[in-house]
Amino acid sequence: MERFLKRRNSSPPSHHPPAKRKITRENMDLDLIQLYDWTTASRLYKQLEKEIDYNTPQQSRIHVFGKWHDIPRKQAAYGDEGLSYKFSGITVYPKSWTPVLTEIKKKVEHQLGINFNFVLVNRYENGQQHIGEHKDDEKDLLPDSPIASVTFGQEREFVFRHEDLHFKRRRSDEIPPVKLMLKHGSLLVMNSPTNKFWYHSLPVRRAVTQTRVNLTFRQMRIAKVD
Ligand SMILES: O=C(O)CCC(=O)C(=O)O
Repeated sequence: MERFLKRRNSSPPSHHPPAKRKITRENMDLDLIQLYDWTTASRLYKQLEKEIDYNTPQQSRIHVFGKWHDIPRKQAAYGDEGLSYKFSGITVYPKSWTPVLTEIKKKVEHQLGINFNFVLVNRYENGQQHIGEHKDDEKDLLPDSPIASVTFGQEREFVFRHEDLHFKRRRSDEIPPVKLMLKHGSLLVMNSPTNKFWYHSLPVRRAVTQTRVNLTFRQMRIAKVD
């Protein structure tokens, strides 16, 4: 991590509103915002590396088509008390918010004008670690709520592919993939209906040697207590 942080740690904190780019395609609505300057992002990244208590590989295993699989990255979930989240055949019970997660959550909430009650933290040690193509369309998510994804550390390419391409109903010249470089301190907002129609992934990049930490803030349904 130190090698990564030394690359550009001299930029002063910026007081300008963050640069924002809107990306739209068929049933896709994304906002890409440079939420933090390099210095602030590096401070938060160091703090995340100290504070986040990742699940063991055993605790992070997923259940797909009757088989248990280790995931090729580290994962942790944090959120409001009493929430749970089901995905890939497992139920996740989040830990309580830490100071650095609360700080980032407040910044994202202020930027977007909405509140989040859950965050999934994914840590990719290097370019071998990745996340396969999937949609975040779990039933526990509040319908049509945005997902706010904040990246720290190594920038990596993030790829969206329409479900028609995924299922080979259309070709890539008809509905091209959308590839975005997610930078240190960036915020990618996946607005509805993106997650109903588009799969996303963080593919393997063998040349990448540095670590990336990603936080996806979500709005979960509050379970009813009878
Ligand atoms: O690491 C990322 O950028 C995204 C992680 C992701 O796809 C997810 O949490 O669903």
